[in-house]
Amino acid sequence: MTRRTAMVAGAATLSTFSARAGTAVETIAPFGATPSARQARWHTLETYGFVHFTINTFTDREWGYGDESPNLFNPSDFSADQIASAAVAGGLKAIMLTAKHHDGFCLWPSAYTEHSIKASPYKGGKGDIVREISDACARHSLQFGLYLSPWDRNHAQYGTEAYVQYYHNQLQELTTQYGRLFSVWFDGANGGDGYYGGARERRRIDGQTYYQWDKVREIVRKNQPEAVMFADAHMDIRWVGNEEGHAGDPCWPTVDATPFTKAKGNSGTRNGEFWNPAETDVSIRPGWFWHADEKPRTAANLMRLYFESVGRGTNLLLNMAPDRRGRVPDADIRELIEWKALRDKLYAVDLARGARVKASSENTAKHAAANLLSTKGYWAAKAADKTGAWVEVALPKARTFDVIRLAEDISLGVRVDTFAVDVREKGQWRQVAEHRCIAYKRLVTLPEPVTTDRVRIRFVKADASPVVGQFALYLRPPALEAPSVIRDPTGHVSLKAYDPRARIHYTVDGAAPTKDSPVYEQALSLPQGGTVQAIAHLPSGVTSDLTCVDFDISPVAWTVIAPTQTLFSDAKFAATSAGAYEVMFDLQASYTLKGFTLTPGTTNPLLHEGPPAGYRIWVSEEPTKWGTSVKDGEFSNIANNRAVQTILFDKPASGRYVRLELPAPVPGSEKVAFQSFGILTR
Ligand code: FUL
Repeated sequence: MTRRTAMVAGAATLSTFSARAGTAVETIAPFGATPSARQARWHTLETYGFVHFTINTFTDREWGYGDESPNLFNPSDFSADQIASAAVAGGLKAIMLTAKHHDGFCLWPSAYTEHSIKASPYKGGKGDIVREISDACARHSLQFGLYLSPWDRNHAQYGTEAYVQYYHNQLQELTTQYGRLFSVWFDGANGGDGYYGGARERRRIDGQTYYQWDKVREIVRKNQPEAVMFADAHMDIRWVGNEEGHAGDPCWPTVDATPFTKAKGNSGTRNGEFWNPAETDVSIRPGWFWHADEKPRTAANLMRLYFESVGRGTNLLLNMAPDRRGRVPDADIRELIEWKALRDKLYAVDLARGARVKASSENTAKHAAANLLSTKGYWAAKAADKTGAWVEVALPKARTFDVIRLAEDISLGVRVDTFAVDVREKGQWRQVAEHRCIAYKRLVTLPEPVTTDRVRIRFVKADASPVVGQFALYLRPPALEAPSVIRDPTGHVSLKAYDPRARIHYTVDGAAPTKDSPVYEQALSLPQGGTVQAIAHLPSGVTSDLTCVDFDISPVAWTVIAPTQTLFSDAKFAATSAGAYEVMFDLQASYTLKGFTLTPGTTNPLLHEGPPAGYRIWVSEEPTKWGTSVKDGEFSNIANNRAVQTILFDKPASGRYVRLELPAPVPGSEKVAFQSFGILTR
């Protein structure tokens, strides 16, 4: 194939060039799945906010059991405008509110239950939080969406046909009474145990069929034709497979017809037959609901999550957790403002401005090479120019950048499979990045800035001729993330900076670290625990926020004395057969325990493993006499969230031996598995 090379400078010369060249107009056939109009609209939102606020805010829980009195819901200073302003401050484009979480309490005066705000002291039972947030969104030019938990641990008829009717009725209310919705969110969590009108039992349903998703779809499409639906059951948008804020690399917006798994949510399926893009949901705090003493993520951390979600073509759904006043805490707002400022600075200067573009081929005048730099149009290669196609961008002078933006015209499908970025240095091309998937948007980040006047994108593998635009170059403003601090089971603590150029300074004596504190070089041995404080520091003078982690006694000296059906391998505890799991530890010394921690880690779905749904724990001075258990309960949201579970005892318990019973894995798994167990003595 002969490829004609064209060098054009900006859109003004584009028509001249095309007229002169007299290029034949080739129509571009879409490749594979393409988005619906509502999905295409949804893509343009990019960042929006979740708001988790309900009875749990007042009970300090992540999942309410369903037996909570509506009396508990009584924010002292609720302000929908303050919440909407927080979203605006963070540059979020919409708010998604938990109208009803798993505990069944309704934030609006539903006609179908008394378990709602009607029975709360807030505004004397005349309040309607859904209305207030919806109105505030309109005032602040935000779009509005609703989360309605299918699982309802309060409802007596949960599990029967009558509950499904109730659920559909509530959906009807919410989709007709609160104006235009951009999204309706159906949480996939169906944990089992609940109050259920006093039955206090475990109820299992088949999440694929029980809620009658066809009927759900019909209600939403009829009442809110523009709204996307989020659900496991192949609706418009899919879950990204974790609650930590990371999309896969690649994260294809398409999926195949096989059942949803977390791995598939995270990566999508190349050439899958359905357009079903991922939404990356993550909370600004460790939990989804507000808990005293928890801190928000920092702006620098949010920036990394932004690149790992929006930068990989997904939308970022960032949760805010209003406190018991009914307001987003000031500390969280500070980070939101700073995060927005970082993005504004990032995008303030496009370093590719004024560049000239050359391409391996050009399809039509409408898709000339210069369109690569356009935020609306696209450059298109000729139909036969697929794998091997390239574009070259000549900058007016050498510029320094570490972010490269690209986008495909998704109305024509996901055409590019793999692409590489080269920069020219001293007359030689050097590859600085290679990735799979561009789709709606790709922000390629380089570990260190590069300085060059020529950038080339090579389409290493393309299944159809590339149609690409929005090429831009940016330099990230300084925002150094605080180091991560991790301890392994032998009591060794490792510190890691996210920027490879950074040095870490740390202390273990309680003093605040400075750039004169010891430099971290190797893992620290802290078998008896202690407080590690660390900062990252760049030669340019930029210093990160502080990381401060308290470690309790490490398990290095402990032994597992009574494993029943237990395997302890790959640093993981896992039952070998279905059902209950029990493990006994000898702590080798007597301690006064204030509680314990359990880290779920990653479990292997192929082995039918899942984290434990709940626990019962005993502490004793003798390994044969256990007496009554110290505490039992559930691990809320452990199926989706891999964060450490911290369980505090009602009163301290002393002993050398610990017996931990884990009666069952989360629904959908057969065997219990978890990564580690810890004790809290301080
Ligand atoms: C999960 C729920 O169980 C959490 O509580 C939270 O609402 C999160 C967004 O989805 O599945």
